[in-house]
Amino acid sequence: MSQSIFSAFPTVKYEGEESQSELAYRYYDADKVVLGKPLSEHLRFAVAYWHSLAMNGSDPFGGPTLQRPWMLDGDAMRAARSKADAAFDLFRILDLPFFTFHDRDVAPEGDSLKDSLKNLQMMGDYLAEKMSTHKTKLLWGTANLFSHPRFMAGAATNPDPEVFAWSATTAKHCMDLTKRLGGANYVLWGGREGYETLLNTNMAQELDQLGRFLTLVVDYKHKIGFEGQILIEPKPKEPTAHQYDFDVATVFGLLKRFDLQDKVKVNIEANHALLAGHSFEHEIATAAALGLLGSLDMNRGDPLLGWDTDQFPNDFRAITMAMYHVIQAGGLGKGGLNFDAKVRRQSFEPEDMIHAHVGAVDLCARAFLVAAKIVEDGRYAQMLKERYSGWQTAQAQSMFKGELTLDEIASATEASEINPKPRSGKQEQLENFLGRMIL
Ligand code: XUL
Ligand code: CO
Repeated sequence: MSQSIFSAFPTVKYEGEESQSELAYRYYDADKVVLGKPLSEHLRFAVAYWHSLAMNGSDPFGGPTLQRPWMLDGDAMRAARSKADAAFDLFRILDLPFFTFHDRDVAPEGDSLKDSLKNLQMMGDYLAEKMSTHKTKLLWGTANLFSHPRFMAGAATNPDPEVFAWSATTAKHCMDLTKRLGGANYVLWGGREGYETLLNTNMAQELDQLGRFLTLVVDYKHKIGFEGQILIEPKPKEPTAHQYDFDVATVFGLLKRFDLQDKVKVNIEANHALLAGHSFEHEIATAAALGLLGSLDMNRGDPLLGWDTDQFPNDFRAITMAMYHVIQAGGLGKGGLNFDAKVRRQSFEPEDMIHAHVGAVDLCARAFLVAAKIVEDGRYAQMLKERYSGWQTAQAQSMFKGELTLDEIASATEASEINPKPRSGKQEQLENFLGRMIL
């Protein structure tokens, strides 16, 4: 078996809160049964091939700092194989159930579409072989329809139909591979599906193109009998000035417009929520309310920076409330928690990659345990229920269910003596209560 930069590291184990080891799980006890099932089944953690294997630490002001051996190899296919060897070593060390990938993360671009698809096919064989001897499964696959210059004016929303056709072909092959590798979901992130200036943009045309593309993807999923979910990953901006999949609510509008609201769900990324001016829990609660909750990308931004820093999560309070809303929504189903996050450019040692994941896994596990405690305790849910209890009366229910018209409500209300009194929203009390649960 070939050696990789990760081969020498032992598998990270659950050692409990008392552990003295830096590379141990203190809270992620995969088999611990909480709310009726093991933590591993609630959380369905995934390592992101893109950030963990393909990123090289460069930023707009400086070149690569993570000089992985496969990045220095002139033979692109040999490099892709050694990258895959390192990836599966990393999956083995972290002992997490899933991984995620873009086509370009796992297989190099070729000189033509045909060559690129051939590379993908060959690396698909290689991944299938690796998966047969490792326990890591595929949470989702996706196509990178944003990096290459051909996508600079969009993929599905490109003014050039040849780019649309190229993108559709690529998505077809990526879905085929995702199905072949047993993927639980297929993700569409529209990196360049938006505009940089309205001056050169026919928005109505571009939205219709996007709708056509989504419909084609959904139809193809049924045609090949792919059982996974199709997910759209909202993001408001970056790289474009405005993206059409701005946030969960915007995606819902798009899906309704193309009659796809029952066929597509969302993959919500924490920092994309922040960039849209929302909190992560807001986006999760919105998706839950609209029946769209699919999967989560766990990362964080820096509130002081207006761009996507893709850092590993470390905000315990925010993740606890995110997990609370996930539990309230009935869980993630086929989705999971994908670490769409990268180490900082000074963290170039292979060990830094392991520290980053171990800390993030433990943070999410601990947050989930606290969220489960809040659910089991029941007092918070009860406080919320009481706030809406007035809606349980027969009169209120007939309004709510649409049994009364506006004028019927008006005449009943005018004939009554009702005089609503302001009631406290109890925000501080709730914040204190949740603060105590979290500590
Ligand atoms: C980009 C991003 C992507 C998607 C998949 O901000 O989050 O990695 O998750 O294309
Ligand atoms: Co993401």
